[in-house]
Amino acid sequence: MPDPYLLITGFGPFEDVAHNASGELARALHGRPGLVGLELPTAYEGSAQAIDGWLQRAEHPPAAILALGVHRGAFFRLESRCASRPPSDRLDVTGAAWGLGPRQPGETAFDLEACREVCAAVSEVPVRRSDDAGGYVCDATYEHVLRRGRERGFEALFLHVPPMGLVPVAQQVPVVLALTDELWRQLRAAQSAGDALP
Ligand code: PCA
Repeated sequence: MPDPYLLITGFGPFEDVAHNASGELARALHGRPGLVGLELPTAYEGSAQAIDGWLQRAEHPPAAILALGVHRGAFFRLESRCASRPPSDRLDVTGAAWGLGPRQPGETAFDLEACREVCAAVSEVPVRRSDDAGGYVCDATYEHVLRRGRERGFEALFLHVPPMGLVPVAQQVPVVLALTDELWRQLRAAQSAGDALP
């Protein structure tokens, strides 16, 4: 495990998504300098357990978690916050409904407009900011990584990516890499200012 590193999570299949671009991206980026990839099951509890299991086994926590998930649109969506709506009634890949208890709203500390600009500069499709991560497993996972980050002192951000049928993974990789560069830049700037991110 590199020191320091960003943990990039993506999801496996769910519903009609047989090949999930987010899981493919986590795999494609795993092993690049300073990046560790982890694929999560598209399950409310299973996703949280996979993250916790990983954090327990890790020698040291990541500098930040960049969580990825696929959405339906032909654009990237940077999510500013979790839990801005009640849980979805959609079942997860295990057939389970939301059972995670009351929602705990949270917000990323990263500067999303700066992130949007660097991604847009290398993306062939639009890059937008969003205040609603959707209420399904991605939103639950965002809530979980923001909570663990607050507890253990790392930052977190969620990016919804387009389906690979609309934007091939090879075209998505440079956008996510530009985002990881920007996250490092912001983390270093905060560190040299002697601060947590604002
Ligand atoms: N997208 C879903 C869950 C897994 C994924 O890749 C979502 O947006 O919640």
